[in-house]
Amino acid sequence: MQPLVGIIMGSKSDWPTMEHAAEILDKLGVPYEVQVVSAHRTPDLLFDYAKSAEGRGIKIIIAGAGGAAHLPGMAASQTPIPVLGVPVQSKTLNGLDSLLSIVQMPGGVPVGALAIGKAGATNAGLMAAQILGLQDSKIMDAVKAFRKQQTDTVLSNADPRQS
Ligand code: RP5
Repeated sequence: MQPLVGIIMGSKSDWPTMEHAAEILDKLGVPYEVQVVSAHRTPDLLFDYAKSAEGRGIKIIIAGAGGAAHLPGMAASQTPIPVLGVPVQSKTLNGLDSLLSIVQMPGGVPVGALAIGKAGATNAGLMAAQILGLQDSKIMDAVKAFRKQQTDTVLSNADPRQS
């Protein structure tokens, strides 16, 4: 199936975080591709990837990186398709460095910055599905079903003392 979402990350070490974006896209039936693309270690590959994404049928890029996290911003500079940025939790500064690197884009080149770590990766996948769902009723139905199930799970486990 033609991938609609491109999940990229600065390092293999980001995968334990970014796999949560892939997991939710799997759940919602959204086709995606996954690749390590580093802003600092493979800058030419980053430019090639971002420049070619739209032409290859990718609709949204989810980019995760940690530390001096330039990947989402640089990807956004090379493509008109939306880029969602996931700050990976760094060991030294707990991901605050990643968050600030991603969220503080200059006006004119937006990156949709999500939360640090697993929640951000999950929500990036969900948000990508919600954006795609505007044009694809099957994906939107899957998003609605996911939300209903999430709500039902909370309502049926309302007593915090029970596991
Ligand atoms: C960033 O540097 C990556 O996104 C990763 O979060 C961080 C550390 O990378 P490794 O040294 O683990 O490859 O570019």
